[in-house]
Amino acid sequence: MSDLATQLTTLQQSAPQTIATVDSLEGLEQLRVKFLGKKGELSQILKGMGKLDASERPRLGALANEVKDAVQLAIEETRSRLLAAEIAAQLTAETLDVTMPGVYTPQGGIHPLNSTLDQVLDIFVGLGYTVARGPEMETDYYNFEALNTPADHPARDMQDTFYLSDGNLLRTHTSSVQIRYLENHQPPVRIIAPGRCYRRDTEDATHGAVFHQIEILAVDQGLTFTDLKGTIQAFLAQIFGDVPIRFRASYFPFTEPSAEVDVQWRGRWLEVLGCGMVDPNVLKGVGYDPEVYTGFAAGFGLERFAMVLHQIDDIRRLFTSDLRFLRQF
Ligand code: 2NL
Repeated sequence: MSDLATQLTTLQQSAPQTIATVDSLEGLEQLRVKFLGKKGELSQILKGMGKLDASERPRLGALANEVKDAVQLAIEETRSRLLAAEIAAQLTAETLDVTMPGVYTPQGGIHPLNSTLDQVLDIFVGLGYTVARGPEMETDYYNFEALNTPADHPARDMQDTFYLSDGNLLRTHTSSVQIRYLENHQPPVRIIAPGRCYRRDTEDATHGAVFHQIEILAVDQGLTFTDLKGTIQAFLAQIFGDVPIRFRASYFPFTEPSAEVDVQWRGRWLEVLGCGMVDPNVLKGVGYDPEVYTGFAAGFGLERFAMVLHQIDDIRRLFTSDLRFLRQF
């Protein structure tokens, strides 16, 4: 037997034994490189092939392939054994107790006032209105004077106001936001002004000192009471569905004529908003010619809408953050 053949046979016998004793995948990889790698033992032996007699090469080549297959088989067997052991070790280390309690993720919800506000804003934005906002602390001018409500006007007794020591006040409605908007824009105007308002009411189940008002205002050439009625009708139909509504004559200092609107809800007439054609004095005050422009406006309390829509009996439930109440929404 040639020297090469002896070397090959020795490798064939010793390599599988060495491989079988390895105890890690890293060690196995090192052995693979040692035996079968480019500069490994098998390659080193085969370098001697060139010196062989041509007649001997086929036999040696076949033997070399046999050795290579045997070493490879030994590597694969050991790899399977090590992988199985690794998985078994992992399974014992990472036992999962499915009876452990789960992780509680608190789920937030949308407050009924906010969901009602979103609903109303969506409707008016759909009708082409722009959302307008303004300060909660106001001057006497924007809250009263500009709204045709001078100091000696009886309407000032109708609502008691929170006055601040500097002569300013907490706005009693969001009309002030609309006056500011009218001063800074040209007609046509279509705005919706939602926001927090303040009144010195004695608080009870249906009145709070703080409440949220929404007012809408449209000013353009040729707007009539019919446009107001159609707008209110379209709005209330989207909120309350196909229910009867009625307009009753009323009075506000800033509109003429004025009306209050009722909807028939669960068998009873329910007052839901006030509205009217913008008083010419208000238009004049912001520099619009009332001979050219007319406008309509409406205002309502968000709390009242939320209470009617969600059958809430006491306004204070909306502000006391009782989770047993809030979780129902
Ligand atoms: C109600 C009634 C109303 C308005 C608000 C308004 C605003 C401007 C000009 C004219 Cl800038 N009017 N707003 C008009 C009619 C009624 O609110 O019962 N609110 C709770």
